[in-house]
Amino acid sequence: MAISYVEIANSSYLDFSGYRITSETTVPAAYGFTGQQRIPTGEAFYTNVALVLPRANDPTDLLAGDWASRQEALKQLGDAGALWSTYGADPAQFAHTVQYLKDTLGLTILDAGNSNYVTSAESRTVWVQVATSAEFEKLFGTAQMEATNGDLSGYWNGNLSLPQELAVAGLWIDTSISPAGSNHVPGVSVPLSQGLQSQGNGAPYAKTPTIAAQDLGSDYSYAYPLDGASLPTKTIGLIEPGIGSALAGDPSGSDFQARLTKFLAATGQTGTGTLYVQGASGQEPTVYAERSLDVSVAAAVNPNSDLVLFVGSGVKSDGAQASTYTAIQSTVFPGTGIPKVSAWSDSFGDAQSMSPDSPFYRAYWELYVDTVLNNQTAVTALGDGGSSQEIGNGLTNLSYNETSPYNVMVGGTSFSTFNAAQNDQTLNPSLVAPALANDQATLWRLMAGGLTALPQNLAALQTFAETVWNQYFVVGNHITISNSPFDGGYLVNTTTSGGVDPTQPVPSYQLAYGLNPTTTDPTAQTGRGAPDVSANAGGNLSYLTPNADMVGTGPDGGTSAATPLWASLGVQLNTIFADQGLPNLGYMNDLLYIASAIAPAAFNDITMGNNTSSFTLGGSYHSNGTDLTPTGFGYSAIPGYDLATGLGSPNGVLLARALTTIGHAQTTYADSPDMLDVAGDGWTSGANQSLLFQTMSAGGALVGLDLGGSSVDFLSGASSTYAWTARLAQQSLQADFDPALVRLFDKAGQGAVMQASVTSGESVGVSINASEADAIQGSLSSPFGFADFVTGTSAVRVARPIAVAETVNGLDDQTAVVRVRQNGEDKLSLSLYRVDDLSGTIGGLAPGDAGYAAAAQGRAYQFTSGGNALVGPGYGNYAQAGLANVDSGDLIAMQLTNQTSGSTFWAFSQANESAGGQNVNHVWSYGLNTWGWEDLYGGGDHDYNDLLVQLDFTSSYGNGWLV
Ligand SMILES: [Ca+2]
Ligand SMILES: [Ca+2]
Ligand SMILES: [Ca+2]
Repeated sequence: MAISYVEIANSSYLDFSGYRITSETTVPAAYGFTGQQRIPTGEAFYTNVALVLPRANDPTDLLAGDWASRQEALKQLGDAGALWSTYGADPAQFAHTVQYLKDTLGLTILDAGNSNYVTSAESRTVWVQVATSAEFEKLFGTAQMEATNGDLSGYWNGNLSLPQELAVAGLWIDTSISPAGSNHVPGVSVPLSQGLQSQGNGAPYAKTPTIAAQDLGSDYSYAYPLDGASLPTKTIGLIEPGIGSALAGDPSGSDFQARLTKFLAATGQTGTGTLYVQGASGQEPTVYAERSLDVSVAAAVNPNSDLVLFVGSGVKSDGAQASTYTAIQSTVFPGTGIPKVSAWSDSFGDAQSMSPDSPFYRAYWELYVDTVLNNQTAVTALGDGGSSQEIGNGLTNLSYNETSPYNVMVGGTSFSTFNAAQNDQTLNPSLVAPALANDQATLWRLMAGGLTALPQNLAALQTFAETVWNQYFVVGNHITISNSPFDGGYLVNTTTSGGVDPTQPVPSYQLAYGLNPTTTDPTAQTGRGAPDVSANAGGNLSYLTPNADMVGTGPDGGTSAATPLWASLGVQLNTIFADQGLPNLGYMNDLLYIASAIAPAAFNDITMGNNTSSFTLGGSYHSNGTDLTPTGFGYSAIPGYDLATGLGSPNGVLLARALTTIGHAQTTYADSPDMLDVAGDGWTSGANQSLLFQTMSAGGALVGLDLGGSSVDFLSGASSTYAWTARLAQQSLQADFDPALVRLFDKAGQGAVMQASVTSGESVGVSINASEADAIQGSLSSPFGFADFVTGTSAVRVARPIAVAETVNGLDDQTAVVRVRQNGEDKLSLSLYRVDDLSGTIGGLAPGDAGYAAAAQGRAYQFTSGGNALVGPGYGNYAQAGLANVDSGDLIAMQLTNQTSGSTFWAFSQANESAGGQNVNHVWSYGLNTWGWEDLYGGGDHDYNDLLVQLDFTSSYGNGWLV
């Protein structure tokens, strides 16, 4: 019976391997050869092909839900044992596909019985071995080709077809290959400046320290108060395609764990983790520095985590080429005897660039959807090739096969200790000298990047400055590498990748954050921005790693190091989630963006450096033996999210506190009224409530409020240059933040703040200088009690002056952690009391009514240390306390007493004194359950940092690791 074939749209070899890389239209032209022929029919030529079937049901709704609803849906599926029967392939279709391939086409099915491939209805995948060109033609209805004067074999011309008996949604071929870039920007060329191409990577090689990964984790506040060595962290997966644990002279890798243990011991680390290998039969003896890096970082940070090395298809069986695709597939379907991994780290990647409407792209996309369904956190290195990703097409590029919205994409920074900064001509004297002289502008910028102390007070390995990882260095017309004895340049892994993936729309979490990532090259395409986050990759700080054979140690780095560091943080976060009774962390990208919006200090903001390396092939510059022409398109670090470093590097503890708070809000308090609700193009009040309206503007501003159709206008003076931000307020609420820095940034006045009551459903609109302001991130922050209405560089923060106690599992009688930092010179005392509603009333008494103070006294919470007053810790200092017997949903208001002046202030302006005919407001919201007080009668210097107060309702639960 003749087979009837159906052509598959967009399935040419260039759709498989060359999207946006080459503009050639034929394979010979794209791959640079002139002669081609059919692979002779009798010649064995193995091509291992994945036929990916459609899912039995569409997971779009599940994927579009928030984290808590995803976890609830996955729990229900898990409890019913129905995950893969729902989202795998239809079993009958799977069985028919296998039978047809085997019996009608005579192909060999590759499955656990004869290979390391994943073939199952659950994985929707049937791997088949196409052993000859005749079999290729039988499957795909087209000839399999090879170059006669090049080294490309196994390609095809035109589109593939498949027998109409087969219903296939996606295709993958187990190989990794791509064509050379062709020039997409003819005529574009830029000269390069001599020397270092970016800031903060220029300390001489001998002056850059090497750090054990657990100590870098400590710098990123993983280990204080968290400590991976004492946490029962879950299993971490590492993608090691074809490599596994095999060592030269030890193909089974039997000595690998002993060598790893020896390395850890040499860095003072021990733990209980065990090493597993998926696909060990396909691993090949090798020395591999990449693997040493991955394994040592994960094991050093979390020595109690089991590690699984994923070999994928391996490289031993016929035709198996260990494409990264196969290793990723094995993280979800690892086979028997391999533990499920909580998070996995991928520092590899396939070379293909697939057309977004091709079957190859769809196969890869669904692979990452499987990791979401399997409730794993996927963490992927963005790459080390700068903005070009080492592709000479003149444009900015990413590896589009790995930039799934379900991956946490990790970029690289260069972390400079103070000593390294002193030895780096791009940081010294420009930043070092003014920082030592207490220059506010310099310290302000460094604090946003994670500086926690005056430079002279920093420990040896603490951060001074963190910049984009970019080691490009130009001498004449040679592009090489800074601070290294090796050769480098645009074609060597020495600079973080970063940019925009235009093959997909902007992910929902980036849209909600207010981003519209756009390439800086002339195509100006929009799409998914990457990275999401970053961490040290090298430049001025290297990781201490085992050598490639796992014996001895040396320095190494790359986004390949930053990525297992982030995956390690992921499993720590997951452990904390479990300790607080929260579901599994799993796919967490949206949570990271919410955390950044509500708790900016959860990330150190990288604001210096660039990753520019776009180029075309041929020209007067050269790099590592290749002639090229720089085209000058790339991405710079800027304040806030940027396309070189994403949201920034982690402050592990502050991030964990933010994420757990979000977790509880979504799981237990989803019905709690948000401060504002979206209503058409605008917003309405989510409750009857009293709200603060805080002006943040570099100049004077006329603020117009539209509250339920009635307008209120007020004038604000300019905010001082160093008026406290939510970021600084939250940073200062860390015990180890330097009091000297706190005091140095005192007495900088905020803009005007006024307070008004709104009723549920009333419109809430803000204009600044007659321009309508937009609450860009309002949908993210409003559930947490605030929203910033922004226009241009000015903003008005609308915020609740009181906290809603969202406790673990809605439990009563919890202890809330109260953190305070004092930046006022008077003697202060704080009390917290329970109110009946979001307007602050108590038993019918409103703030300011006669008898309110006595009523508040009667509602005061006790501190666990006794009494109901927390005494300020003194000028510049930090303290924390436990607030006892907090019940779920409690509405908690504050009152401040200035004992020096004898004045008492409330968080509701109508209860306070008036000045100039207006009641004086004494509190300012600094984001997630964080407020600052102005402690002087009449409003003083309006700096609202005289006492900073943060309430944390969940961290004392369980082991209290985040207290
Ligand atoms: Ca930034
Ligand atoms: Ca003040
Ligand atoms: Ca102050």
